Amino acid sequence: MKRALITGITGQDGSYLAEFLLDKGYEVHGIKRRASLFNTQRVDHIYEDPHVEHQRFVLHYGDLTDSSNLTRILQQVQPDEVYNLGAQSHVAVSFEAPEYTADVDAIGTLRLLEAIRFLGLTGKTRFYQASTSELYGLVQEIPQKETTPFYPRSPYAVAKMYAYWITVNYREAYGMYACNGILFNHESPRRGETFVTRKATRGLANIAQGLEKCLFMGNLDALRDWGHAKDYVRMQWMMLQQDQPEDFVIATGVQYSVRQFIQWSAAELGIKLRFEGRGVDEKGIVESVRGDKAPAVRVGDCIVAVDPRYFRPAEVETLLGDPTKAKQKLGWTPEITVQQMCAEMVAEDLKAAQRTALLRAHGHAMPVSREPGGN
Ligand code: NDP
Ligand code: GDR
Repeated sequence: MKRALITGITGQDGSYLAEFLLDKGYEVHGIKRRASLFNTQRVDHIYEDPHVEHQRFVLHYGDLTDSSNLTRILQQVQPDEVYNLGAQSHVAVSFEAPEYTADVDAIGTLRLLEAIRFLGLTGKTRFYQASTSELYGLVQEIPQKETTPFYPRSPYAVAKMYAYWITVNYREAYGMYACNGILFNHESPRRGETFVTRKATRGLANIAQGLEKCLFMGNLDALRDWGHAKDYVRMQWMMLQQDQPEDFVIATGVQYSVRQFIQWSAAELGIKLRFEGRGVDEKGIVESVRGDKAPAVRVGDCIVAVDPRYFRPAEVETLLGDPTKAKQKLGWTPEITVQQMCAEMVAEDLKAAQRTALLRAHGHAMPVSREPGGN
């Protein structure tokens, strides 16, 4: 039985990858941060009681900022494959916590690679690094492929650039089977609530159920190449099954705007949209108001308002991937379209909003969860 170790197992990709590997017959180990709440919602359905014999799903406490526990876990698990998905993965948050982001996303990757090397697992353990289309940032070529130069535009992307190159370096220096998946945005009903797609589907579902009045968004003109996380974790595994380690771009090859995604979500819910706010003209077109500190939005009865607080100090305006290499060498093609994914996300968020509305109707206090900045 093959053994895999996943960092970031409680995240979107970690949970889908764990399911995928369990289906393939793997023993799956995951590193989970200690938190004051359980924070295991995405993996509760595959959890196995540690008191049973032949447990195939095992969680370990650990953190990418702590070499001692990474080394101990690696020594104990002796994995055939390591998937490094753990990260402070929010681009906007990385501007607020740049040093922590670098520690986890850049040095965390080095800590894992070094632990594999120290323990003499270099010949046994294959390593997958969750690299990102954010590396392309201010794009130098359209569409972006494996050879396109990087130009990172956030502390997150700069940290991920270190992680990318240290992975290549360990491959070249020590002959490790280590590769980068340069993944473009991928989403699902398990996507974190503050990423743009989930923020839209959840916010609009709440509006549809009368739980909220308005969706406050940032740059509606940003263009992204969105796929489904299920398709992308399959590819993470495929990358580690080749004879030679190589880096691959994973994308759909099609891009849409944030505005378009919001419009699909609203259409799924039968909501007629109105865009409002500073920087939005009567057609809903956002002018360039970046850097404008005054969030002069008019709430009233509007549905989608542009609030400059969600603009980033440096924006990645457009990303479009070229997955030709992955298609040709690995035979990978995405199976779920962005429109199907949007419908699935809306349906799941609507169910959750309906549950909340029902509980409220029966007198239970059911506040809608929020993060700093209200996003
Ligand atoms: P999520 O934000 O959903 O999950 C991130 C995971 O990392 C969570 O399990 C989180 O734990 C964990 N984590 C955060 N900080 C630490 C730490 N200090 N030590 C250990 N674990 C930590 O991200 P996704 O699942 O969407 O993405 C997976 C990976 O792929 C990330 O590295 C991301 O940067 C990268 N990526 C994602 C893309 C996407 O579109 N989704 C595209 C390209 C790359 P907790 O639950 O405790 O917060
Ligand atoms: P991204 O994803 O930054 O591409 O990083 P996100 O969904 O956060 O933003 C995509 C685009 O939408 C614009 N946007 C908003 N974004 C958020 N979060 N909230 C808003 O209100 C909003 N309004 C407009 C953003 O400015 C941006 O242009 C994701 C993460 O998963 C990374 O970890 C990963 O590496 C990349 O995708 C590929």
